[in-house]
Amino acid sequence: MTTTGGFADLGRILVIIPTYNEAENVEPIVGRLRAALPEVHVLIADDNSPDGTGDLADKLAIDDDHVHVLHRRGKEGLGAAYIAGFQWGLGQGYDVLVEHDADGSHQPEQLHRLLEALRDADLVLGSRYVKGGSVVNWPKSREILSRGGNIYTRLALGVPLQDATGGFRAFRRQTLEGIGLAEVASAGYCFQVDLAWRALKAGFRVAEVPITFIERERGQSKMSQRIVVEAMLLVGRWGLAYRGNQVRQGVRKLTGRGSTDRPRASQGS
Ligand SMILES: Nc1nc2c(ncn2[C@@H]2O[C@H](COP(=O)(O)OP(=O)(O)OP(=O)(O)O)[C@@H](O)[C@H]2O)c(=O)[nH]1
Ligand SMILES: [Mg+2]
Repeated sequence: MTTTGGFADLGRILVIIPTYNEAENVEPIVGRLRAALPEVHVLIADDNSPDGTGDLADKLAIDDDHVHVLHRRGKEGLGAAYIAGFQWGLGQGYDVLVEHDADGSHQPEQLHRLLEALRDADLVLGSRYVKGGSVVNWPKSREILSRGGNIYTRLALGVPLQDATGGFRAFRRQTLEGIGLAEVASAGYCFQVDLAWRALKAGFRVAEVPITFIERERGQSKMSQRIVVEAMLLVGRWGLAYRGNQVRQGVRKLTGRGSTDRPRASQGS
């Protein structure tokens, strides 16, 4: 479905697609995005993929002035590619920056849902686990891992989010500018959690809208169970550090040793 009417009121929109070995996927996904929302610009952030994804992206950019390519040295992970893409987009003056996978898991035809919600929010998460959201083609074990990770994240950090680990999101530029991008934990799976948590702690409005997540049909996944376990350990540490900080502040208040510390002070530690 294409939308009419557009999102000119939101300003200039950049959809960032990090790629590593997505030669089969890059052209179809860019085509779908451009068809679904002709006004959006697309940035492919490629980590020097050995399968030639970067060259294919260059060809797309030659044919379409709404397509841009950021060539990076080598594989540094999805978080690092997004941070570089955000910085590029902020530098170019975009007002809305969107995260979008190349592998077909996110539906360009649903991007309008995120943008509509962004009118009343500072960060919108495409959510598999709110009413109306769904996951297609996942083995039960993978879904349990993902749902479990989200329950754990909610408990560990005390955040009211149903899907803090997803990667289909829309940010206002002010949100990215206000959360300390340079300090975001860019390695691994906790990147998405860190971004959402920072936005909440900084007082930004975070909304969730339902999406249909479809597991990739082509190309290779870069996910492993080890990545998830590492991420969950880190999220647990953040939660403990944050709560420890809150308790210390409470004790200071009770003992009259006033403090001006705000919750944001423990960001990312
Ligand atoms: N630039 C860049 N992109 C990456 C890197 N790792 C993954 N990506 C891209 O990030 C997106 C998501 O990667 P996936 O391998 O699908 O990881 P995932 O979606 O967490 O895992 P699956 O559910 O198994 O597909 C895809 O577009 C990948 O090509 C990386 O190191 N650098
Ligand atoms: Mg994927």
